[in-house]
Amino acid sequence: MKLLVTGGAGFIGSNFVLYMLQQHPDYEIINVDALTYAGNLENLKSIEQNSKHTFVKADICDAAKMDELIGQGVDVVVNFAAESHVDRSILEPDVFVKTNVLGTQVLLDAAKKHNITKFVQVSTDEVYGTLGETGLFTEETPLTPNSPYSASKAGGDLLVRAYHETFGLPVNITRCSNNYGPYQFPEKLIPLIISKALNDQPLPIYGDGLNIRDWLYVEDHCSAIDLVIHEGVNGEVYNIGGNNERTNIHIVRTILEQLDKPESLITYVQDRLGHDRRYGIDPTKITNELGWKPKHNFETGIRETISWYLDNKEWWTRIQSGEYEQYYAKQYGERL
Ligand code: NAD
Ligand code: TDX
Repeated sequence: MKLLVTGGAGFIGSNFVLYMLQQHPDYEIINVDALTYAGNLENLKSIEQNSKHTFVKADICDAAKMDELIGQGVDVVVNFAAESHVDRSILEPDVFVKTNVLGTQVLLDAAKKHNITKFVQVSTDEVYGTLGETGLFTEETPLTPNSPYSASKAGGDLLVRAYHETFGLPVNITRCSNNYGPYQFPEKLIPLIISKALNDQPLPIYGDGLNIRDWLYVEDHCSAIDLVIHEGVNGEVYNIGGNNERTNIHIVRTILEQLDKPESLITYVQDRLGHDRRYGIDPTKITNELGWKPKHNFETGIRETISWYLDNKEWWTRIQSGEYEQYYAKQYGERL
């Protein structure tokens, strides 16, 4: 099987590429990533010599390039490439619309032209908006995105759905809850808090710290997508989540405790605009219909993740100092 994975130098995409090469050593992966600020080839260092993996620096909005790459006998497209940070989308929404909406449509066109056998759109629970104190998101929950980020992801999802209805393209949309684990860019809550706490810096908590997110270890997200590629019924949406709802302040206190850092670092700051109060995924469909089960519980997953950031301090300090960009130049020279 030949896969085109987009956004494979980012957090989840790189974990997915590593996971797939381990699970399916005979599969070929073309990894397309524009290497925005969030793309980091260091995440893929361990597979630099793997002949089944080819990295291509390209933008998913580049129609000619996507046509050329998907035309190379690609069977499956998995679209991770996105602008992914809610706070950035509040400051600068235009690039979110470009990549998350237009980029998805460009990929869909190329996929349609070359008769791929599966197009998986990696989406998010944020397209469902926010929950009150009770209830969970199911696949039938109406899309009511509240941020420019989630609105752009919902736009991409609707195009994927439309290409299935109009052209019969074999698609699936997955909507996962918040991921955590190795290689997550240190702008997102968990790696941000770990890195700041280790540097004894103030930890910014938006609002009252009682917003709730539903956390899933990244490898469990990868195993769900692997399953959807192989078993997903065309045209269907699958929610992915492990029933691990936690308040933000609970996450921060857990990290401080493990790092043996004082709670005095906690600093309440102005709330995020349009801040969704609570996310919670109902994973019944993927569990019952495809037999998916997460392997990691939150307590062990967060412990392993904190250890990973402790063991890989160089990885995130290089990002914070901008040095990781020099790595590209050194490693790949003029080619990238
Ligand atoms: P990320 O920001 O870490 O990675 C995104 C990757 O996409 C980067 O490598 C970046 O260089 C690349 N990219 C951005 N624009 C591109 C373009 N125009 N062309 C090609 N590549 C481009 O994001 P992530 O957290 O790994 O998220 C991956 C996907 O999963 C996204 O689609 C996101 O919406 C979705 N998702 C994320 C989470 C989460 O908790 N992080 C949860 C559910 C769904
Ligand atoms: O400094 C912070 N302080 C804070 O209180 C940051 C960065 C975040 N927060 C809060 C906001 C959220 O309630 O923590 C929570 C998690 O924030 P993020 O890590 O920015 O994630 P979130 O906004 O929930 O979105 C994430 O999950 C769904 C990913 O970034 C998305 O790409 C994914 O779709």
